[in-house]
Amino acid sequence: MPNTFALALEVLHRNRRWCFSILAIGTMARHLCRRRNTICSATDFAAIAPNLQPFGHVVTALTLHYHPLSSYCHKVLIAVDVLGIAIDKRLLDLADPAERAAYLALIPTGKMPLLVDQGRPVPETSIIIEYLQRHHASSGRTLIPHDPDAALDVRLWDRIFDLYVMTPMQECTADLLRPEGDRDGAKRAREGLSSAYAFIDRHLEGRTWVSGDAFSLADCAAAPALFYAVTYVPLRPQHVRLAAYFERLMEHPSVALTIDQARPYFKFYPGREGLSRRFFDPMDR
Ligand SMILES: N[C@@H](CCC(=O)N[C@@H](CS)C(=O)NCC(=O)O)C(=O)O
Repeated sequence: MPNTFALALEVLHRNRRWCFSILAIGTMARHLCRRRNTICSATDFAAIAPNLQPFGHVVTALTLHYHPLSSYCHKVLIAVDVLGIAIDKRLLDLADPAERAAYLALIPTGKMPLLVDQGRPVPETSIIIEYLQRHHASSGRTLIPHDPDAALDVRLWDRIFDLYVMTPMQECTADLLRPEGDRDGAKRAREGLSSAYAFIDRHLEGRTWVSGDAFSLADCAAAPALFYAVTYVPLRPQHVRLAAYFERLMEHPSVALTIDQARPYFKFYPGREGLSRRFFDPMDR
């Protein structure tokens, strides 16, 4: 790993922010998901090389270290499905100190998801998706257009959803994870979400997807960001275009599949009170 990259990762590491109660739910999730190859047991970690090795003893070509409730993991899982890529998923239990230490050795930010391609770690969701498209996508599947200007617009909207929807949404979750006396209701984050909804709603005039004519990287970012954000700040009646876009996202097969796979875990989501019943039970509409 080049030194500058390692340095950048160190800087990011100092700015850690929780998006979910990964620690709190990790242990429960572990009991829920006991499929072989999806759990990294603490004992597996004793044996792993100090760096650049996927967890456990089975080294597959493509491994995604993830948690089924994590919004950023959803972003990549949606992309993996759209791009038609077979991937080995490893459920992270960061509540386990050994597993956490091993994960930090692999990726100093401690952020999930992390893609490992034959021992090579690929961090950061937007980079992971671009990497997957470049090296592993099924023929004809794209999430970032080949035209450079169209690609720039997709990257812009990917950034907008990460920075102005995901980030305040994560702050709302972080607030809920504090002891009751220390919470501030994440007032500024909620205001940030409201203003983001307003400008995204305006941008969506006459559009099916957020950038260009096709479902893109930006829509991969938008789906989980909005999915969780509306549990804290619901869409208002005037957000007609955003509400319609939200429904289109939820109906997209790759988004629907990702939500379906996360369904057993929603009961552990700190903001679950705001989550529509239909996401706990698809028959409940
Ligand atoms: N910029 C990162 C953000 C990833 C991120 O915030 N992941 C959250 C889960 S949704 C996480 O790892 N939280 C645990 C922590 O911050 O320690 C990306 O795009 O990959």
